[in-house]
Amino acid sequence: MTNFEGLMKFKKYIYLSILLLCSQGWASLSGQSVPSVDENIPFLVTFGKQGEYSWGDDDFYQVWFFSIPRDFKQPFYIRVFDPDCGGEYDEIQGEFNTRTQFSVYGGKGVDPDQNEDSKGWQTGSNFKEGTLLQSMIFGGEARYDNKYYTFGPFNPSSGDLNTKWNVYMFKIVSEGISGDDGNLFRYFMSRDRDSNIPVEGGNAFTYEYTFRMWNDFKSVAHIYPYVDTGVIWVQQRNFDWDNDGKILIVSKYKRGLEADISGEKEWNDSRVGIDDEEIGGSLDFQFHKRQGRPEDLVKNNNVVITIENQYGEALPFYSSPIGGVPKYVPKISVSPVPKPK
Ligand SMILES: [Ca+2]
Ligand SMILES: [Ca+2]
Ligand SMILES: [Ca+2]
Repeated sequence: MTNFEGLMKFKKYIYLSILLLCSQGWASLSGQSVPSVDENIPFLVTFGKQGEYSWGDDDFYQVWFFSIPRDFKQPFYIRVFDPDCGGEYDEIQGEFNTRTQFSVYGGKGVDPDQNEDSKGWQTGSNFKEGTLLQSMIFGGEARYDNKYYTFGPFNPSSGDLNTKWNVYMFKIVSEGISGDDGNLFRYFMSRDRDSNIPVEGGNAFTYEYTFRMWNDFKSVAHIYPYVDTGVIWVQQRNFDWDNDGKILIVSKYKRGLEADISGEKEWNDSRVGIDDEEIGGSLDFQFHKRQGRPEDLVKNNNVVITIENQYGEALPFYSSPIGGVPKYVPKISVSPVPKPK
């Protein structure tokens, strides 16, 4: 190979590497992996309804929304990773005997902006409003263990139209219909049946997040509630945090306010004021584990969190934070400009 050929090969390699990096960056920013890379959360979790509250699920179901831009016309899919409860990842209690139902809804009644019940965060709410498009019950089938199951194809216009965001809304409900084990799983909204290809401009969000923390001291989990116009203060509520370290609230204007935390099988809450500059962006709720000796690690910690505004309306947590990941920026003091004499 001549030097010139070598240089061209090297250039091609660099070009391909940049292309690959960009496409990966796009995938992680697109927000259709639930949980997302930014959140650093390994799994969602839903327990069978015969489970104990002390294992970290307050209601044995979880509701997630997917939004599709109005001008996106192709069919799409919702993929569930490890939908079974058994084998890899899942949390066993005695023996695996849990059945989990996953149901996808579209049509009128889904849009949480028009229907508070649809959010599914308050116990007793009719979170199944909308038209059932597809449903499937999973037990411990090995063929779904450590694999994806794909719902769809769905036609975007079979969602519930939201004219404020100019999107069609869909939701997926996971319900632990029997048993007492913890089903751990993830979602991905995809343009492809067999692989994860994000829908451009799509997003995913929930109003009550039930998730698993990593089993180590160093990993910090994040969730990103979106603060819309008119919010003056928010109230966070967390369940079964097991006094596992700190929950910190960070934004451009908050360096790390400590939220009140819960112990075993209990809720705790606290309020925090919102600055005008925080409207129209996301806050960063950070979950820092309690540090200590290896034997002090709180293992398999499942936790629930909701955030509501001063009107008692739940705020959405976007798996890809709107306005990007908020970073604290100390306010720069500006010297007064002397008046001309
Ligand atoms: Ca499994
Ligand atoms: Ca599972
Ligand atoms: Ca817990």
